[in-house]
Amino acid sequence: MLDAQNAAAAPAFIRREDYRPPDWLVPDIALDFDLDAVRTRVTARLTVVRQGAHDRPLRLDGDGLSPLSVRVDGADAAGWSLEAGALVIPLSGDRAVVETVVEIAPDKNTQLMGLYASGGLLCTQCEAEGFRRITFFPDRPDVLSRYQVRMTADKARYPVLLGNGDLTGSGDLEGGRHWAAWTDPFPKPSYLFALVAGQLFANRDTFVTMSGKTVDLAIWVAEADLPKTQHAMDALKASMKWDEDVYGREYDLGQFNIVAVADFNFGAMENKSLNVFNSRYILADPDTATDLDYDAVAGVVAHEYFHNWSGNRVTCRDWFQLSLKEGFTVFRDQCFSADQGSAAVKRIEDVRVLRAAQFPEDGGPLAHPIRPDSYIEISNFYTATIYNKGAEVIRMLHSILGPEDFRKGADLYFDRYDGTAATCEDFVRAMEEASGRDLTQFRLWYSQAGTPKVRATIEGDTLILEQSLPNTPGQTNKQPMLIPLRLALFDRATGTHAGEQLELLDTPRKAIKLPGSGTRPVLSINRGFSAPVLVETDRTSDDLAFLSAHDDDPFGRYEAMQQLMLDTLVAAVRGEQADHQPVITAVGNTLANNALDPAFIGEAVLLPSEAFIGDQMDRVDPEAIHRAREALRTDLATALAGQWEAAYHAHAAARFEYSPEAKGARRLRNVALGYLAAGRADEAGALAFAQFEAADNMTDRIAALGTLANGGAAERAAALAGFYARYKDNPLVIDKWFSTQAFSARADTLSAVRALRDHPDFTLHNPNRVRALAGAFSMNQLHFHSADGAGYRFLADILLALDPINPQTAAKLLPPLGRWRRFDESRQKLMRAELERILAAPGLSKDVFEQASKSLG
Ligand code: 0A1
Ligand code: ZN
Repeated sequence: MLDAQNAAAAPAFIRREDYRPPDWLVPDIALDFDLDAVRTRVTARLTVVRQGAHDRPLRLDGDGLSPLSVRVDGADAAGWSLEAGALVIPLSGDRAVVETVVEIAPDKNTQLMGLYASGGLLCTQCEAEGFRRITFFPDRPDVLSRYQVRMTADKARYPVLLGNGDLTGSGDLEGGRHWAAWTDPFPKPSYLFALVAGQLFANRDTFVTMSGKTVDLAIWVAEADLPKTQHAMDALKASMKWDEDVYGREYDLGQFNIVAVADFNFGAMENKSLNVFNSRYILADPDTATDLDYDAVAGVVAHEYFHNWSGNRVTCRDWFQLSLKEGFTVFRDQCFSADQGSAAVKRIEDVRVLRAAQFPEDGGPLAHPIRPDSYIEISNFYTATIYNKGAEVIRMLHSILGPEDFRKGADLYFDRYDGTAATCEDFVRAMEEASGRDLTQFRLWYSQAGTPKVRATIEGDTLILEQSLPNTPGQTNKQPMLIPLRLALFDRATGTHAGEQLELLDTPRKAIKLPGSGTRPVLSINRGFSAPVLVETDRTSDDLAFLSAHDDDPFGRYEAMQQLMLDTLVAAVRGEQADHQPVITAVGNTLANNALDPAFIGEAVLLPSEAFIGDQMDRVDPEAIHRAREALRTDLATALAGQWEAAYHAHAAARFEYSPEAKGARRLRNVALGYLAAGRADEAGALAFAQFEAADNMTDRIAALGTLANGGAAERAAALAGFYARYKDNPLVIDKWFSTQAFSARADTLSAVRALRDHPDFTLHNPNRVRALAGAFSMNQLHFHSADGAGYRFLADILLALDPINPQTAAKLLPPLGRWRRFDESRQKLMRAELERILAAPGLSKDVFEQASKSLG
C-alpha cells in the first residue's frame, strides 16, 4: 500500500531494457497443500540451481507471506531475510534443496489472486504474479519447473482435488480427510500452476488425437449446472481438432480439465491441463444464454485450449512479451470462430471490438505499444492493445506472408522454442526465416504505439496513399509503418473490379498509377480490415452507397454503410443540415437484398454506437450525439416501417434452434424489433412485451427487455420485475438484468443505477457483478457523461470502495475517466477532479495508482 502524496513511496516502473536472466533456476518443485478455506498450509520444496557465475543470493518472491520455516538441504536455514515481501537466502553452493512452509487464508483473499475461495470451492489464479501469494518462488515466466503437487483436504467438503498434469495417486486418510497427487511432466512457469478443490461434477468426454491417443476431457461445475456444459464441451473438441488441422498441433497429456468458478477477475485461464474459467464463459443453455454468449463460450474455450501451444509449450520470457502469447492466441481463436460460422460477421464483430476498446486506448493517456517498454503493475497490461491489436499484428503477418509461409513460420517457431520462454522478436525472426522476407520495418508494429492514419485519395489517374502516426505518451516523431492494404477499384458502370491487390504502404506517401479506362473508379480499401488503421478517403456518399450495395468483400460492404451513416451523423452533430435519405436508401436496399445472409444484414443496418460517433469528433458532445442518432434511427424506422415489419415476421421461428441460420434470423429479427420500437413508440411496448413473454430463448427475451428498458412503455416495470423473479437464482442472468438497466437511455438511468448499487444482489466481491453495473454504466455515453458530473462520481465511488477489496478489477474501471481530453472544459474539470480524488485516497493500490496517475498525465 502506498501514499500517493509521498513521492518516495510512489511505486516503481519496471523496464523492459532492464531484463536480466534469472540468477537461480528451479528445475523441480514439490508442493504440499493442507487445504482449508480458513487456513491452508503450503510446504514447498524447491531444487534450486545457480545460473552463471555470480554470488547473488537466492531471491524468492512473496506477497503477504511470512515463513513458518525455512530449511536448506534439510537443516534450518541461517541468514535469510525478508525484503519487500521476498525471501532472500544466501547460498554457498551452486545447488540446494530449499524448503519453506507458509500459511495462507483463502477465504480472506478478496483480490482473487493466488489461492482463494469462490462459492464452496478453493481455486487458484496465478497469472501474472499470483503464485507469490501462495508460496515463496522466483515468480517470473522464464523460470520453468517440473511440478509435483500433493493436496490433502476434508473429503466431504472437497471431494474433488484437481491439479496440473496427470493424477498419480489418491487415497483416504483419517478424520474424514483424503489426498490426491498430481504430476505435470512439462516444465512450466509458476503462472501456469493451478489447483481446484471442491464439490464438482463433470461432463466427461474423450478426444482421439491425430496420432491416435485418447484424451479424457472433463468440464467441472456445480451439479445443477451440468446441463449447461455441452456447448463448451463441443467447442473444446472442435478446438482440439482445429489446432491439429490448421497448425498441426496435438494435445500432449492424457487429461484435459476445465473448471467453472463464479468469482474470477478475467475471462479464463490457460493453466496447464487445468483451465479455470469464469463461469460466464462455460455455462450456456437457450433459456439463460444469448447467441453472443454461446459465441463467447466457444471463443474463450478455444482461446484457452490454443494457449496449450501458444503460451504453455512456448511461453513468454518476461511480461513485456505478453502479446507473444495473447496476440497470437487471439488471432488463432478468431480464425477458429470464423471457421465455425459466418466469417464475415465474425470479422465485423472483431473489428467492432477493436474500435470500441483498442482505438480509444491507443488514442488516450494509457496508449502503449503491443510490446510495452515499462509498467508499474503488469495486471494493467492485459489490455485490448496487447490482445486485440496484438492479434491484428499477427493477422497482418499472415496476409503479408500468405497462409503457407505463415504456417512454415509457426512450425519453425513452435519447434525451435518448444519448452522455452521466448520473445516477440523470436517469433518475428522465425516468420522471417521461414518466409525469406525482411520484416525489419514490420517490427515497428511492436514498438510504436498509436493508430496509424491512412489517407487515400484519387487524383486523376493516380491513387495517393499517405500515412501518419500520432504522438503517444513517451513517443513522438515516429517512423512510417509497413501497412498491408487490400484494395480493389470498382467500375461504377458494371459494379465489378479487375481483381483485389495487396498494397504494402511503407513510406509516408505513395502514388499508384491506375490502369485507366478514363472513368473515376470507386475505391474499396482496407478490405477485410487488412490493417488496424484509420482510413480517410475522398469518397462521396454516392461512392459509399455504391459500395454498400456492390462490394464483394463483405467487410468492405459493411464498412461503406457504416461510413455513410457516420458521415451523416457527424454532420448532424456539427449542426450541419443532415440529409438522411442516402442512408435510408442504402439500408432499404440492403434489407431488400435476398442474396445477403440475414446475420450480415443485421450487422450492416445497425447504426454506429454513440461512443463510436464520439470517437470521430474532436470534442464529444454526448447529448448532441444522442439526439442525432435518435433522429436518424427514427427516420429509418418510419421510412422503412414496412421492411422492418416484413423482416420481423419473415424471421420468426416456430421454436429455438442453435444453428448459424437460426442465429442470423434472430439477429435480424431483433434489430428489426429495435427499429419497430423506435418508429412506433406507442405500440412498441406491446410488441416488445409480447416477444418478451413468448420467447423460448435468452436472445429474444433480452432483446425485448432491452427495448423495454430503454423506453417509457407501461410494460417496462412488469418485464423487469418478471425477468428478475424468473432468474433471481441465476447470477449470470441477473448480471444481464443489472447491465440492461445500466445501458438504458432513459432520463432516470443514473438514479436507477444508484438504486441498483444498493440492491441486495449487488456485491463488490463478484467481478462480474461489478462489471455488469459499473462497467456497463461507464459505457453509457449519454448518462455517464451527464453534464453535472454525477456519473463520474458514481463510478469513482465504486472504484474507491472496490480498490481495497480487488485492486485489479478496480483499476479496470478507471480508463473511461481518463478520456477527459475528448470532452468540453466543464466535463474535463469534473473528470479530472474525480481522478484527483482517486489519487488522493489513502492506501491506494499500485494498480489504481498507475492508471489514475497516467490518466491525469
Ligand atoms: N491468460 C489469460 C488471461 C488472464 C490473465 C490474468 C488473470 O488474472 C486474474 C486471469 C486471466 C487469457 O488470456 O485467457
Ligand atoms: Zn490468452
